Amino acid sequence: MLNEILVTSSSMPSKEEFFEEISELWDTHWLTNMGIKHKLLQEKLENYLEVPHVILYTNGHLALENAIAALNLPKGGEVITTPFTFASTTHAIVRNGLVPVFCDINDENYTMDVNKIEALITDQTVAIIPVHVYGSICDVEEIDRIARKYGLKVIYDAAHAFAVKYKGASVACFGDASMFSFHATKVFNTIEGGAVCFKNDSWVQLLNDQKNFGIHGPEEVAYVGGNAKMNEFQAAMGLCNIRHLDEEINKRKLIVEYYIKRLSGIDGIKLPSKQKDVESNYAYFPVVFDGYKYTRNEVFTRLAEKGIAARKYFYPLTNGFECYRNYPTAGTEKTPIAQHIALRVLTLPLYADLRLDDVDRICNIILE
Ligand code: T4K
Repeated sequence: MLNEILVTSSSMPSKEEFFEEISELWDTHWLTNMGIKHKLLQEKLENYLEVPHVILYTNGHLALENAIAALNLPKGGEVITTPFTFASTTHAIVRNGLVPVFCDINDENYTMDVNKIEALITDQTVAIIPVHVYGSICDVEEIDRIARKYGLKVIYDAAHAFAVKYKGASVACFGDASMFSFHATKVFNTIEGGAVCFKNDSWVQLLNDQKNFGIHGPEEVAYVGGNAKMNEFQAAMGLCNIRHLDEEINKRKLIVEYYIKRLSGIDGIKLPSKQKDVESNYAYFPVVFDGYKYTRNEVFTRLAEKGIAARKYFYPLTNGFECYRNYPTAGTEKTPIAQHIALRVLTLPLYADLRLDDVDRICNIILE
């Protein structure tokens, strides 16, 4: 039986490196609530991402929910977003009492089609929450222009975009804030984890308090906060993984280049294209089967039969979820390009230690 290949495999430091990193926790017994590892990781990430402020969270979803809450938008306000994303993005909007208005995507890099945003803006629109997808980024300049013109807030779901650069600048610099996910499946992981990055100094206290029950001081609770703190073991994993990140991204790049070499020039197979001025992190490798001799679902099944678990990220679209059935703004027919791609896309296995002979195996099954 050949080895099973999953869509990804978490990047991990050596056991020795991690044990060394966590060993002092046995001296301090300080395990959570913004300890030394938390502080160190925060500083490292502010440096790495070239942003003034990074607030760490126990996961990316709560980071996004908290960032949206910090905007203090009127309940029932409309937020223009994309349905071509993980459940988290839309849920974070709705759990803040806001209404998601779904904008279609472009069929080049599958981010929000910026030419369709303005037609969706109404008197109720309060914000735009776009998603950088797979390591490609949104048209940040055009989104910025629209947001300024209409006075809208922008929070990027940058769960897939850690370490990505645009025109040499960190992707964390765009919009009012960006959320990163540090889940085990991401390019950079803290087991579970996430962050919100931003420039506005006045948000620091608010976001820090909000993730710790709204506690502002020993005897003062200023906000109706929750608990979304990153713990010391998560932060320690981050401190280890950040040391190896650039090397891991380089390894991913080589794998992606090999996939492209093996699969390019084939009728009906659409590969991710390089974005101008963008340094990708090679987070995912999406392939769209459109008019190929096998459908996406057939390729998915053929791979699965041979022990290879590709994934249909993102299918179904979030505007087709059962829980949004009664929302007047929902319905996949309103975003035909997103629906077209969601029915045809497959993300192939990709992680730093994926072997090139395994890539060959995957490509041979697709092509045979
Ligand atoms: N926004 C966007 C655009 C996102 O993609 C996500 C998360 C979020 C927001 C929210 O961020 P977080 O709150 O998660 O930080 C996975 C991840 O759980 C999720 O983080 C990710 N997006 C989503 C795209 O993928 P599943 O349900 O597909 O994960 P699962 O458990 O099936 O794992 C996929 C594969 O990863 C496994 O087959 C093997 C590998 N794996 C998995 C785990 C759990 C590992 O190698 N190690 C592991 O520990 O959602």
